[in-house]
Amino acid sequence: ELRYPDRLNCAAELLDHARPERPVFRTAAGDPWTYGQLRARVDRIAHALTGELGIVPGNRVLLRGPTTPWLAACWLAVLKAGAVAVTVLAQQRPHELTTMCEIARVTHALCDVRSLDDLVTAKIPGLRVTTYGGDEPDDLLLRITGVPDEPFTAVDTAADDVALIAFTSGTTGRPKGCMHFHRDVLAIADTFSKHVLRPHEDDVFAGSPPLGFTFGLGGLVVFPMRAGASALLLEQAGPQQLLPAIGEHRVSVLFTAPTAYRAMLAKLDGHDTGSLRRCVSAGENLPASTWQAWHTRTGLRIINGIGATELLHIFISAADEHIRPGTTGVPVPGWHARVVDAEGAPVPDGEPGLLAVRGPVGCRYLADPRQREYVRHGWNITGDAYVREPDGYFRYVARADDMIISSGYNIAGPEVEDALLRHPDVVETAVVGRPDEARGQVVVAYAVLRPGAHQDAEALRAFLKSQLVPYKCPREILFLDALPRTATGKLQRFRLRTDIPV
Ligand code: 3SK
Repeated sequence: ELRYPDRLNCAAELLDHARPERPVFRTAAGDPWTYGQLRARVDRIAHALTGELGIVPGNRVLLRGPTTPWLAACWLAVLKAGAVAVTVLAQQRPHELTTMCEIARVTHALCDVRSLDDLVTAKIPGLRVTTYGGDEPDDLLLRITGVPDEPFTAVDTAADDVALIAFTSGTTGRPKGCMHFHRDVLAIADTFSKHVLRPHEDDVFAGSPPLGFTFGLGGLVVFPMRAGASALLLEQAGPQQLLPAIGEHRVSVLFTAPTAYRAMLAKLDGHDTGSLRRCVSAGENLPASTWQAWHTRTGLRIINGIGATELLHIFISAADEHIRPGTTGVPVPGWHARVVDAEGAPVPDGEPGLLAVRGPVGCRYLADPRQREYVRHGWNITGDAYVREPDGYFRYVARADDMIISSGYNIAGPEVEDALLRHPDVVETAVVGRPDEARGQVVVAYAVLRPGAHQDAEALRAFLKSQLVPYKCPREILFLDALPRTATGKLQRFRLRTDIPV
């Protein structure tokens, strides 16, 4: 069991961990920031926040901008000053920002000058916005230059004071703010990172998820800093930027999603991936076919994982020889998981049910009645349908509300997607149930093909029939240029069932 002192400031813990001359943040160009430089910059920002900006412990501070060392420094300064970081994505639109600020009662915002427009358009009453990275005299970074380096004494927060509020919109609905404590921030590093990644100080972390998504915050700030390692922070972190950056910066721990692994596979030739030792995939189900293709080309075994904003980071995964392609893995040390029915009773191994987890971090929605649906009988019900295999491995079936029921058969879209992805022309796919009078639902597949491939739905259906029992085969296969996704890259299946004309 994890034990932390009653008084704990996680930012101070992360900052005071490594020797000052060690690198912490690298960027596409320029010298890396060292831990010593980061600490000094964080302290200057914290002085400005608590001085001129009048921020007091408990104030909620919105953080918005592309992934840069300055955004990470602002996040650490807010926490060190005892305030609460409200992390949002740089792509979030004005009405979403307004809702989030309302829910989290945000009083101040620190915003990269390049992400300012939508925040200005939102005109959030009472919000005090300070930019960084601009050239106006009141810009945060200009305010702090020239100020002597005076250590900032971290505010004496309790281990279970709220440190951050992260929003999840799921794939639909009004956003939910998830409150996480100072101890939670360390707990994700002391469970998943410590036991599965087992990082050392020479590791270089990099990846695609932004810092406004807790997948990225953990993988690019918390995990490297907890290990005294460094992270490459890329403002643009799509597959086309990640691939060359891996060789150039000797990246050893990579965080990204299945879609990006597939996109990188198509462009791998000529790139040096020899520095990689850990490749993490989360955010979506990792099909066995993607795992296999990456392994064949690179020799690397992708570490699959399931995480949630509600639980801050990954809670089921596996490392090295324990990895079993096509499964997510086993509960990360410190976490417990089981599969239950709608009443919360455990279902037998081998049968699908709802994933229930509990561990050092729990779901705490900010003023939202949906808390009662997520936490039942002391377990967090993530909304995923899973099977627990008799030897304790957890296999993803589908999002629970995405199960397709056709003529009385239960069909998991991801199983059909995995089969379709084995076809050499298919790059991305999504399989959904469309309402049908006779059968309740029928299976419909959407596919994105590699450039130049011929759109031949009948050939794809014939290919699927050779792999799946007939009732799982899509009645229709439709072609799209791209699948609809959320800002964090999650597939929006509900849009395929409703929005897009079929
Ligand atoms: O939401 C997710 O999928 C996720 C995955 C890994 C870590 C954190 C999160 C929120």
